[in-house]
Amino acid sequence: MIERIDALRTEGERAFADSGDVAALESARVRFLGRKSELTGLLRGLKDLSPEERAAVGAHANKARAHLEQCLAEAEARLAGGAAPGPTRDVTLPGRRPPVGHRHLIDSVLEEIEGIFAGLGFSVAEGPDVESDWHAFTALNMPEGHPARATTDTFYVSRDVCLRPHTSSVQIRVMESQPPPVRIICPGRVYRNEAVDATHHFEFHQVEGLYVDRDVSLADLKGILDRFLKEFFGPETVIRFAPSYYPFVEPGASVDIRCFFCKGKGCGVCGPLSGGWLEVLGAGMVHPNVFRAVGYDPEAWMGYAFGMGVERLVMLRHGVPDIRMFYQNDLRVLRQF
Ligand code: FA5
Repeated sequence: MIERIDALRTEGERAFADSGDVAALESARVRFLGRKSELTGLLRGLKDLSPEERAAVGAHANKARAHLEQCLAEAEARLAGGAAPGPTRDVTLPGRRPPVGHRHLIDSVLEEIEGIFAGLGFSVAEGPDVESDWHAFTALNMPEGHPARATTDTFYVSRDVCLRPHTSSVQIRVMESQPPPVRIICPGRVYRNEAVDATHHFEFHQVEGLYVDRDVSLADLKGILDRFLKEFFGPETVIRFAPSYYPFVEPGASVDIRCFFCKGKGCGVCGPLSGGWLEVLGAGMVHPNVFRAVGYDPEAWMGYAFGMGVERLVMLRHGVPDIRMFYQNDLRVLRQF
């Protein structure tokens, strides 16, 4: 009986594989798996065998049946897919071009910014995204309880460890690790506990700049930022310095660009109360307390620092009306750049 089951298994397998249409497959099914098929008859006859034989032959027959059901399913899938016997591929057709990806716009702009500052003598420094409270706040003249911490509230890993809310923390790390002079930029991702809207995200990018030397003035800061912004946006760019408060600089300024969308009238992007200006960076002269925190002598050294929001720069230059578009992974947006 075992031999007969094996023979039926082989014949059935071949019959299903050779079926070229649905009718042939149905007749093979009836012949090998139908109620009146030989295999079904064999299974019915098991009851006449001794218990030992019944177990051995029954297991063998059930395996063969399961195998043939699998072959039937494969043949059905093959016919449903329309694969007819015979050659089906036209090897003369042109090949399908695999889609090629490219870098994200924010990433390539970061590299471009690094290039502009490299030309102005700045080297690139990096620091961790997960930062100590000391580097993110305290050493930047914002001790615990300082009200300015609330304006850059972030996400905390523990009481003393947070996701950095700005790249200014890298200033501290660099000054702690080397004596002056310093001339660096620090590009990187930053995080804020922020209500998201067209110009605010909870995760975005900044580029920090720091220059420390014997004789550095506010005029040097204005000069370098004017140079950078005109190189980035073009020589016609209209820039405004307005007094602003950051605890780690004195004096401090915010640098605004005239909105490219409304040409200074005020719109949904720059905000109806902005007067048509969009803030793109903060800057100022390094506060003596910051120098003291890192062990630099504030009587001997002077410096300026700035921090710019990369997404805001890109939105203005490329006409992207909503910061969320950078992070929704909509290929219709990303493929444009
Ligand atoms: C700072 O983060 C300061 N650390 C910058 C600085 C460095 C000042 C050195 C002085 C000296 P501010 O919070 O203003 O400052 O952010 C800097 C820039 O980041 C803003 O001008 C803006 O362009 C961008 N920015 C701020 N918050 C967001 C946000 N939620 N989403 C997108 N961009 C933002």
